[in-house]
Amino acid sequence: MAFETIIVEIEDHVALIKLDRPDALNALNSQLAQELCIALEDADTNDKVRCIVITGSDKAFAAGADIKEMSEMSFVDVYSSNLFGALNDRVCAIRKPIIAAVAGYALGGGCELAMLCDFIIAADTAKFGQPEINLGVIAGLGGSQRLTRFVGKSKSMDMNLTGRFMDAEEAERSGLVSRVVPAKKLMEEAMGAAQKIAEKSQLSAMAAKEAVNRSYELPLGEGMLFERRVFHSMFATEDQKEGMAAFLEKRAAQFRDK
Ligand code: CO8
Repeated sequence: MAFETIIVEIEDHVALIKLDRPDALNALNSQLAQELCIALEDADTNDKVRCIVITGSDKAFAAGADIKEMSEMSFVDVYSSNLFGALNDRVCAIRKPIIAAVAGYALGGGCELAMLCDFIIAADTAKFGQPEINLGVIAGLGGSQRLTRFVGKSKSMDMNLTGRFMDAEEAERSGLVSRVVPAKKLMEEAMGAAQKIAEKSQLSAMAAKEAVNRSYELPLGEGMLFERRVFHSMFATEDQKEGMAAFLEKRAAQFRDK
């Protein structure tokens, strides 16, 4: 499918999805949300793809939901279309790992989209924020929920109530991002991480993603049980035999996703 608001490239088992609305700092309008979901679902079902990277431009990962598009909408419009509900649900349903490579602004829906990914690698130019309060609304795609789980109540309240931005160093210190690198190195680092994941058994990668995500939904005892049972189930795979044999034979594992 030809996309107008994103660019998709597949190379060495990694699907790179670049948000591409430069005139609006990659603001997420309904077309971009729809195209992004389709591209992610294509990547998820494409046997050549083993990891996904979402990125934006040097200036903006995404400066939020498209304010122009939203400004005239009524309650009935947003409620009946469940505005951005499908984006949340469809991104959450992707089983392959997704890395957000963030440079510049990741604000509002942009910060929320980054948090919807499995982890965030940030350039030292990244700025995260939930400035929806300045628009007379609140976060709508996880800014009050996921952000609070990442950075704790105090910082989340601060960001959601004052609308202030967090720089990359603070974001790493607070647990929002996993690594910060110089802007010039961002794509090399993100693609390198994606390549590392692509080398693993896809069964283990999907199971690890599933298990970590359950930790947000389950009490500890239930989460531990879920993890242990999934761990047990991996012993039914050829990749477990191969991975452990390769370690003992001091060679690289050849995983076959079986
Ligand atoms: N929507 C639409 N257009 C935007 C947006 C946006 N969110 N952000 C920037 N633009 C446009 C500007 O209007 C401008 O267009 P034009 O040149 O036609 O006037 C162009 O991008 C460049 O922007 P600026 O001139 O403002 O660039 P600056 O470098 O001066 O400032 C900022 C950059 C600080 C990022 C500034 O653009 C800004 O504050 N943007 C809005 C940030 C914001 O409030 N985001 C939250 C939006 S609401 C939201 O995300 C709700 C989420 C809930 C649902 C989630 C669904 C995904």
